[in-house]
Amino acid sequence: MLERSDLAENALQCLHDEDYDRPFNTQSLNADTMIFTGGRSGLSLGGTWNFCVDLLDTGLRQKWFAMTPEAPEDRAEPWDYDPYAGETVQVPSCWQMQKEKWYFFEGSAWYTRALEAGPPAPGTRRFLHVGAAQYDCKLFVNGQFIGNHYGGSTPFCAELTEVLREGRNWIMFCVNNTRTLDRVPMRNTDWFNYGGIYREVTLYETAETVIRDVFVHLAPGGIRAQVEVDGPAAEAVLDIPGLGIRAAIPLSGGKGEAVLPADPDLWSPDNPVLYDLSLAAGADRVTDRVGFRSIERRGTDILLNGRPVFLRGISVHEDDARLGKVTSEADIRRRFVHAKELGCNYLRLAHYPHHELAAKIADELGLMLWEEVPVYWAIDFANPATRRDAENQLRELIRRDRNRASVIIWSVGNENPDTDARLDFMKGLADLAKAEDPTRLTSAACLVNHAKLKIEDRLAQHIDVIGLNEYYGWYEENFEELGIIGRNSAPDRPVVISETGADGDSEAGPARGLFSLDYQSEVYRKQIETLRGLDYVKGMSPWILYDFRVERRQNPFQRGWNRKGLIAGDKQAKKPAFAILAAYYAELARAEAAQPAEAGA
Ligand code: GCB
Repeated sequence: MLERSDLAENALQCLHDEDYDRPFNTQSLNADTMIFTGGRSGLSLGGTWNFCVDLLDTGLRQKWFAMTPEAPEDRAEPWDYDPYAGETVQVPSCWQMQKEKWYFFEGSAWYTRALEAGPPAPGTRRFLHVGAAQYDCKLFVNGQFIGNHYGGSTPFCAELTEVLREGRNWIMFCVNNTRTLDRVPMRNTDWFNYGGIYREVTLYETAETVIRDVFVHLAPGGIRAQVEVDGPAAEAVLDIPGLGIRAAIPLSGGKGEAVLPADPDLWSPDNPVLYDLSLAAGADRVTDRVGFRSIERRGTDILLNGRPVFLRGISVHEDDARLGKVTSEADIRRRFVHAKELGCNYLRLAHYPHHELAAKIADELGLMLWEEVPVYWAIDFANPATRRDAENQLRELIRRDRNRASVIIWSVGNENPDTDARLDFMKGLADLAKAEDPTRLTSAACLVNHAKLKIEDRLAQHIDVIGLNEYYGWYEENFEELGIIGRNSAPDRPVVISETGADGDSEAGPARGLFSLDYQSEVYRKQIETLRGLDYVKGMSPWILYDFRVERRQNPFQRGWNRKGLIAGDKQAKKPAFAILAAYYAELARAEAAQPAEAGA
């Protein structure tokens, strides 16, 4: 029994200790340990990893990570798991989608693989980058605890320079997707709680000086560049050949910034122009492709490059019938092709940070994005640890995507109860978003006061755009009330309908009434008719492009899925409501095209 081995401190400790997680719950891999990855070529650690689910956290108690690879015949003591043998899974993946027996598993799971490393070249560093792991991820290398990351949808990095040895190394992750009250999101959500390392794992080798961050954006007088470098370097050299920029930015304490005169062709959905950029510091060099545009609010208008714009959008989850939360470039492109067929110029990437390729592809295709952190429904708003976690997730998202012209809105939450603690928490997040990135709008899906029938949410004063989720015709029966809310409200800033919709089951739905395709279409017709009269509504992202999997929907038409998609879960079969929204968006696009070009400029 490992309980009596050298690995555990004493026999009973690992059985009785309920504090076993504490030494590993450091959250030490966070926004501050990220490196800029654009243009780096890394070694993919995707592929087959040894795998074991661990419902009782036996591995942390018994320190499985400290076991060494040995033949069974040579092991001196009984063992409960051998990290070097047994079942395997693919990385990236969600374990639910790998074997049916893991479909509803929630808890810890162990991933182990070998990594053959060459001798470290003098003056080089190595960083392990994980695109995302749901939710709490602990990293061990060669038996040593390296660090821990919280948050299921943002990337993280761990420096392994001092840890990797020449020859065979062992990388181990313990990934835990248990829903708890203090996490972000907490226990109850309307999307499936997938688990595992579901985005790419990559090892990067860098020079001694590492570029941790570069942020470029339009500013009065040209382009402002802000850089952060770790290691010796007196300056960083920024090159944007398409703008004739080649500038040395002096660094002090690893940080530097400059405003460089430039007159870029502005990015927009009609003109998604991108410029190649490179940044060098010491022997390190990173690249990116960046668009420049402005996004502001003025009164109840949203202005893109100074012109009022209406956000013709659709919401989308990251979900796949076969792969779960694992996504690919092809999947993202299909999503955007469908959005363009709908006539969209905008998408809401709900309810958590999507794969980083999404915003890169949106940049290239000319789609505007709302990006969001999973501050969803009830959150332990009064808990400082929960707040730190949410803040870190927001910083990681912003640092990852703030060079993406497509991203116009950072959303700090969805349908949260209007309490003092929530106001303080979410106002804090909105302020943090502005501090990290003053160039974008903030939003959140806010609340309606159903007694007074008006938009009423104290958070609205602290964000730029009021997101509104309303389900008249579905959860709210009386459609008349939507018009009344519209007339009763006089927001001083733009409103976007961040959700509206109805379920329609395209496989086994009833002929009429709730869950029928006809009913879904009717809700769309009525919504469009009512909303088009509200002049402060400056966009919408109905719920949702595709049906998606969720545990809490189990009626005969749902069968474990939310069926509010305009397209079924196969991502092919369009429901009739698709054409209704497409016709409305085509009408809006025609009206926009007919506006004189100089309007608002
Ligand atoms: C909402 C939530 C979204 C749900 C949706 C629904 O208001 O924001 O996450 O999936 O309603 O279908 O009920």
